[in-house]
Parts: sequence; structure tokens; C-alpha cells
Amino acid sequence: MFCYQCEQTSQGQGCQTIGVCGKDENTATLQDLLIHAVKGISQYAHRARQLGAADAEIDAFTIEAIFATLTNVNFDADKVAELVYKAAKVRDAACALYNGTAAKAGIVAGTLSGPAAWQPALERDALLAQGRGQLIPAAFLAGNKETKNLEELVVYGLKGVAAYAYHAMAMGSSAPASLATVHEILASLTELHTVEELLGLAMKVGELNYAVLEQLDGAHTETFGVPTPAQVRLHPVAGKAILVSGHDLHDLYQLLVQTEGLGINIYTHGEMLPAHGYPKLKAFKHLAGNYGGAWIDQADEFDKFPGAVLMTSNCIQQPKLSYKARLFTAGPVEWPGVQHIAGTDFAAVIAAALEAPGYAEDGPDESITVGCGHGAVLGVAGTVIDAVKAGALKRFFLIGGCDGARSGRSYYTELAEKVPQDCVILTLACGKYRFNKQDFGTLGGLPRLLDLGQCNDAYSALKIATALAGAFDCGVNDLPLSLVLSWYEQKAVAILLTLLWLGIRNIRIGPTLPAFLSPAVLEILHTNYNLMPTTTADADLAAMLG
Ligand code: FSO
Ligand code: SF4
Repeated sequence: MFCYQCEQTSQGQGCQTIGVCGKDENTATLQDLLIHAVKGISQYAHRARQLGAADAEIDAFTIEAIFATLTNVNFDADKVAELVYKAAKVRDAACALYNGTAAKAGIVAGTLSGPAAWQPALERDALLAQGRGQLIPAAFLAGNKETKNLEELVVYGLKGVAAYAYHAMAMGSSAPASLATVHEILASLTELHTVEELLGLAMKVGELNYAVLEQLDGAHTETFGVPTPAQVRLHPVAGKAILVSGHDLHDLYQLLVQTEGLGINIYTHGEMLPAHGYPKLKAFKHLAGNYGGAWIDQADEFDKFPGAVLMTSNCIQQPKLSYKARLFTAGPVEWPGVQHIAGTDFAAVIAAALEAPGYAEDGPDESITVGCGHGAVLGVAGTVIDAVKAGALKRFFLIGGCDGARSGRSYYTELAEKVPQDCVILTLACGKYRFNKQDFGTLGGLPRLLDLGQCNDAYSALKIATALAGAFDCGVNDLPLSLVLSWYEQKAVAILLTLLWLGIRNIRIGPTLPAFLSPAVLEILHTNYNLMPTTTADADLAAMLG
């Protein structure tokens, strides 16, 4: 195997025997083959779309299959192999759609090669051999290292887009325009490109991601209401319990409906914390509070949780035996031996929660504030703008992104703690657990720490930044705003590409730079966008304030 798609990649060189994330060689190899197979689907789906034909099942499968290859999503080699075989069938359906549409239009459909013509081997060993042929080192050997790194950047950005699109589609959104671009970019990756062309494709991914994030934001707020500031209890209350982790608010809603009146309390974990800000979710009295921190702490936290645990999306870690039988996965997430819920019937989760002891007594009554998305922040835009104009609010710091296990991530805690009192911190995604339970006080009546939500809510940060730029009649780069991002997996890659597509400069990124960005590409990003690595909290803070 060879995998260097996430920040924790082994020694910054790529995982080659087993993933630091726990992904084994067979799963990694089959995921590479799945991406190859999906490119074949897109070759036909893109051409069909050019003739005006699309198929919702082909699109949905494309998104589901790509999502399965993200870090910390699907660790089950058998399930990934099933997706590979299904991909070949879906590719054939896309081929039939293209050929049929072309015939009706009186056009001669061309014969496609590459992934479009690939056939899966019947035996597992032969299938794995096919997968090894798609491994990244094999791709490097067959081509130019610089362009292969950039192809991977585009693929990883698309993986992030697929995650967001999956959640939007789970909320009932259809995304025809976005899906057309996904197929177009994937189909394009079956051809050779120059460095400039691939950088153009990367920007296209950034643009696509903006549209998908906007759609996801719309789907969430139309369904559950506009998030408003809410106090979230940090400690349990007595009673049976279910813990919900991951990002899928639709799954959480279904579980809340199915547990109403059963005497089971529902707790959010990790990226589910922002759920408490949505009016239609917080209306459920048994949405009792938040438990634990970011995904990296789940093994100890799930171990101690006296109820059932539902992982609705990334990030899952190898489960301990102590809680494996009361852990459930849903949607794209799978772990061998862990019970998977195929749809949204959570009866098995509820039964496990009723069987578990639950909490015997209430914990301390301590809470934090969430729900400061673009609706809430822009609702007090006048106050914010007046505070900036009066010099009372000097600068905004967006300190956000994913958490990870590397020690260098204490940088983000230190940075947040050292941000001057006359500045406001905007945060989002799971990296915030490094500081979100601290009291940062208020500034002119506003909390100094504004939690915008999940990484899936990155649109909120963009919307706030562009609205402030509009109010001050300047560009986003001219605002008193500093962006310091922590990256871990491919959704962060998609967000970074969106920021670059928007022309946002001076972003700091850490704790380490992506291994798939070669020195030459980093130089281009530094020159064009002044993208830079984080250094120390003191030095970076001095530079940002200077
Ligand atoms: Fe974190 Fe995981 Fe939300 Fe990521 S839980 S690391 S960027 O999947 O998605 O922030
Ligand atoms: Fe390694 Fe990350 Fe790939 Fe897992 S996803 S195998 S940790 S690079």
C-alpha cells in the first residue's frame, strides 16, 4: 500500500504497510481501485451529461463510493470490494445512458479507454493485484512526479467535496450542477495534464466545493432552522444514553424522533456538537448535552460512556473490545465486526442503549455556547461593525479545522489563549475541542469565542468574511482577519482549495504541510497566495498583529 492523503501519514512519507489510521493494506489497495473505477463511471456520466442526460442513482453512488475512501471512514476490505464490483455495474449503467442518449441524438458514441474499459477481476487476489496497479507509487513510475502529486491534490479535494455532497444529499438535496462538475473533473483526470492545467482543476474543485457547502448550509437551515446561540450542557444527566458522533445531522434527527418518549437521553460527540444550535434539533428535550471531545479521544470516551454509540460519518478509530458490541456505524462508515445500520432504522442502537446501564446520577451543571453560525453573527453585524470602527474590536482570528493526534497541535490552544482581549476568535470543526471549553469572556457584549459549527459549516465563515468585506467596502484580504487552519483529512483539502479559489491570501496551515504538495507546488502557492506553514504561536501572533 501507499497512502499519503492525510496529515498523520507515516513520518510524512506515506503509510506503506499499515495506515497510522489503522487502514490495512487490502483496504487501502481496494480504495485506490475504487477511485480508479469511479473515474470510469465519470468518463461516461460526464459525456452523457454533455448530451443532457443524468441519472440520480449513478450520481449518488459516485458520491457514496468516493466518501468511502476518505481517512477514517471505511476500514472494511470486504465492503470496499463490494463497492468496487458495484462501481463496475454503475459504470456499465453510465455507459448505457451515454450510448442510448447519443443514439437518440444521432451521434456516434466513441469507445472510451482507461477506467471506462476496466473490468474487475473475479478473485480477491487478482482484484488486489489490479488495485496495486493503481497505487500512487505505480502512478508515479508511469509519469511525472510533479503532475501526479497535483492529480492527487485534485482527487483529495474531490473526496472532501464528496463528503459534503453526501451530507447534502442525505438532507434531500439533489445536486445536478455540482455532480456534473464532479464527473467532469474525474473524467478529466483520466487524461494527462500540465502543472498549470492541474492547478486550474484544483481551483475548479475549490469553486465546486463552495457551491456544495452553500447547498449543504441551505439544506441544514431549511430543514432544522437557522442556528442560534444555545447553551449546551457538558455533563450527563441520570438515565439511559446514546452518544452520536460524526457529522450527519439527518441521522441525528431520525434518532431523536425514534427515541422520543423512551426515556433515553441523546448526547452529541465530536462534530455533532453544533446540532444543539438548530431550533428543530434543540427542541427535542432528550437532546441532553455534549459528551467528550474530538474524534481522537473516542477510544477512552466511548469506553467510559455507559450507553450505545452511533458513528454517523468520519472519524472512526479502531474500537476497543470494551465497547465494540454497543458501537454502531451508519452511512459511509464501516469497521469490520461493528454492526452497520444500512438506513435510518436505529432500533438496534436503541435496544443496545436500553440494555446498557446508563448514567446513575446527574453530573455538574456546566455549559458552553454554540450556534454562532452566519445567521447569528450577521444578525448582530451592526454591533460588530461599530465595534471595529470604534477600535474596540481590533482583529478576528479564524482558528479552525480538524484535530489530529500529533503533539504540535497544542499550538492551536496556545494561539487561542494568547489572542489579545480586544480580538474575537471564530472557530469551527473538531480542532476547536483544544480550547472551546475555556472561558474567553466577552467583547462589547459579544462572546469572544464564536463557534461557527462543524467543518461542514465552513460556508458560515466564508459568508461572514464576505459580508464584513462588503460592509467595510474592501476585499476579504483587507479585513482585520487572520486565518490559521489545522488540517487533518481531505475535507480540509477541499476547504483550503475553496479559500484559494476565493483569492484569500496569508492563510497559515499546520501542524505540518501536506505530503502530497511538492516543494515546487508549495512555492507556487506561497508566491500566489502567501500560504504559509504555522511556526510558533508567539511568532505567528506577532506577525498577524503586526
Ligand atoms: Fe474532524 Fe474528522 Fe469535521 Fe474531519 S471529525 S477531522 S475535517 O473528519 O470532518 O472536523
Ligand atoms: Fe496513512 Fe492517512 Fe492514508 Fe490512513 S489515510 S493510510 S493514516 S495517509
